[in-house]
Amino acid sequence: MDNKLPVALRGEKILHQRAERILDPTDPEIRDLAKSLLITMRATDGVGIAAPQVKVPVSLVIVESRPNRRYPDAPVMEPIIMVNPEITELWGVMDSGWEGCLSIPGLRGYVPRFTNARVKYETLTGELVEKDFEGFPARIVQHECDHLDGILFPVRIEDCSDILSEEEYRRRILKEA
Ligand code: K3U
Ligand code: ZN
Repeated sequence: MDNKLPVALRGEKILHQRAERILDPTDPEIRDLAKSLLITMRATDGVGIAAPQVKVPVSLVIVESRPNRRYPDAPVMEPIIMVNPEITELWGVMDSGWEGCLSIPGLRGYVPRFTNARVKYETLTGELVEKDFEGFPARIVQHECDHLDGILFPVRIEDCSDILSEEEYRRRILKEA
């Protein structure tokens, strides 16, 4: 598995159920899956991806922050591959920000999330890591860990008017013509 993989779309069962724990993070099949996830994420210009989004129901995500029009101050972060990630603490303040999702094309949502998150995960070499994230990377981590619990961003939105079509998002929020 080292190609771009087909992406599951909202409504497909796999996106609405919990992912399975990976028993051996050093298994070559997991390394190959991580490689394909990275290829798929980059091919779709995403900043994160979770294995259930490519129809594999296991607990594996990638997070890769970079500055962009909505989050110009976002840090440049090398991709972090997380096996069996668990958010152990959320703190700071609740802050709403615009999110998209590869599995919900054409939709954007203004999603409230904590500004800070601590995540415990394993690496592909089996090392146990605990790492703190702040701002946009913390938002991506929460979005990706939600995927492992079968949660998609619209569930987090309190007001329906905080969901826009991609077209309206570009007009209203990015101020494109
Ligand atoms: O919304 C997207 C985006 C891309 C670059 C900069 C800013 C936003 C593309 S969708 C995306 O990257 C999701 C990927 C998903 F669905 F597979 F997890 C991750 C994400 C985007 C924005 C906020 C939080 C998470
Ligand atoms: Zn998503």
